[in-house]
Amino acid sequence: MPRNSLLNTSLAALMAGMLLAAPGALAEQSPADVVEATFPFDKAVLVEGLRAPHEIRLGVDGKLWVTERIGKRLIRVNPETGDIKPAFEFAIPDVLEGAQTGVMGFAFHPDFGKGTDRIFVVHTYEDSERTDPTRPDASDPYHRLFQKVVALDWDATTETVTGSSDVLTGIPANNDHNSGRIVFGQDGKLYLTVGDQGHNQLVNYTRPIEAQRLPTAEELAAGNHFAYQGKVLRFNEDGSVPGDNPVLGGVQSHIFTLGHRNAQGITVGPDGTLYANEHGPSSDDEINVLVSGGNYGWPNVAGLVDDSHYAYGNWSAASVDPSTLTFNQPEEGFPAAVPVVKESEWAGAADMKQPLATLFTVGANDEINFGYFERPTVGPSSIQYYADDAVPELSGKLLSTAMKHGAIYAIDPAASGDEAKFTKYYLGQNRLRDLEIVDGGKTIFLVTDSAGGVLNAAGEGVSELENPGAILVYTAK
Ligand SMILES: [Ca+2]
Ligand SMILES: [Ca+2]
Repeated sequence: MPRNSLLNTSLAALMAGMLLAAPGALAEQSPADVVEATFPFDKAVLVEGLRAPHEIRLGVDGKLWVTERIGKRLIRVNPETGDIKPAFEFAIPDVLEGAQTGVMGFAFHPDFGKGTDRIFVVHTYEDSERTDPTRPDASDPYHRLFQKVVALDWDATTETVTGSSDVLTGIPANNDHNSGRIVFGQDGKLYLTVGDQGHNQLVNYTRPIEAQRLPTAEELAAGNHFAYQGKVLRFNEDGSVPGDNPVLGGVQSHIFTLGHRNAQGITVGPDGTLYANEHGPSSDDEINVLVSGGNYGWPNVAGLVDDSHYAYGNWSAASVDPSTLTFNQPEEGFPAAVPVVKESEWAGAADMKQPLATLFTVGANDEINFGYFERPTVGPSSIQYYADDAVPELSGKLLSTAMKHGAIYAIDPAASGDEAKFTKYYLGQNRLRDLEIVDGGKTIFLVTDSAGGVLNAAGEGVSELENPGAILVYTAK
């Protein structure tokens, strides 16, 4: 082969690689790209008044299994009558409605009903050995607060939990951004999202974000998992590190991906692809495709590397004691003492995994009201892949529930151009927390928050919820 051809071939391969590495055609979406539509389902209310229902899954026993975050229990609900039977009560510290702690995600063992009746549940707890180094005061209620994954042994005959064992402990927890969603991949491994703890903002603004920090071998040997914040973890059902987990910074750990803010949704597509959605700061919620060892950019980048509104100001690295400074949001500008690095100036920018799509990105010079209800973020709380044909307009789409917007946002992850725009289905004044698609796609169950703010039909922020703490049933028209 002549040298020129080889060079051209290499160049073509390089460019193809760049195209592959680049985000999808409409990865960066603005609020103006949204197509609004009527959800083609009829609504019914099955149950109301649950205490912050968090995860809903249909069991092989035909019951809806639901975790109640502040109710601190796992319940089984008859999908016809709404009759509730507690399955397990967790002995954990009292949790507050607004503090994002308590009983969160759960997953059935893939062989549940076929010989391995185990349920893997994520919840916060007080650790007797570990303490939070950012909260050294023993009287601090979060001094010993961590999250863990436990496995419950279910006896289908007596319909009781006969045993509970720790799978993975010492996972960081805080009053904010715990994430706490868990799924089994098609590879039989567990995947758990762990948030950035809400550090570097609001009441935690003096605490550093550690979403880019990797654990040392010494930390891991000592059972110190504090560097697991802002990560997605991958582990065996006994909590051990799979032999094919990525080696990051020379160390193999439970970490599968890094650089996450608050991934409250994770799901598996029909081909095994792992999708996750996560909250952006005040723009740029994200939908990501998770790949082993991937760095998703936070806190150096929100959404794409575009220097559009977001830049990383690190309060904990201020040239003065950060507690003497008054916190403000990134779009309000930072005090001179706080170092700010643009997205494009970050050394890792070229190698990070950019999102499949953002909800939503706004131009750097766009006039935006960054009030809680007006800012471009939607509050993504869970994600599921609609793999059925019952409702053709949803087929092959990812459905993201949105708390603040009271809506489901649907997008085809394989589409490009105009086909890749989000469809917004506004479902009313409910903060949607999780969904379960059953019956060949003819029925969708949703759980709603017990309290909080949401948009009404006129697009105004309100605190009155139509169906607080509910299980809602949506049946295809
Ligand atoms: Ca990201
Ligand atoms: Ca950005």
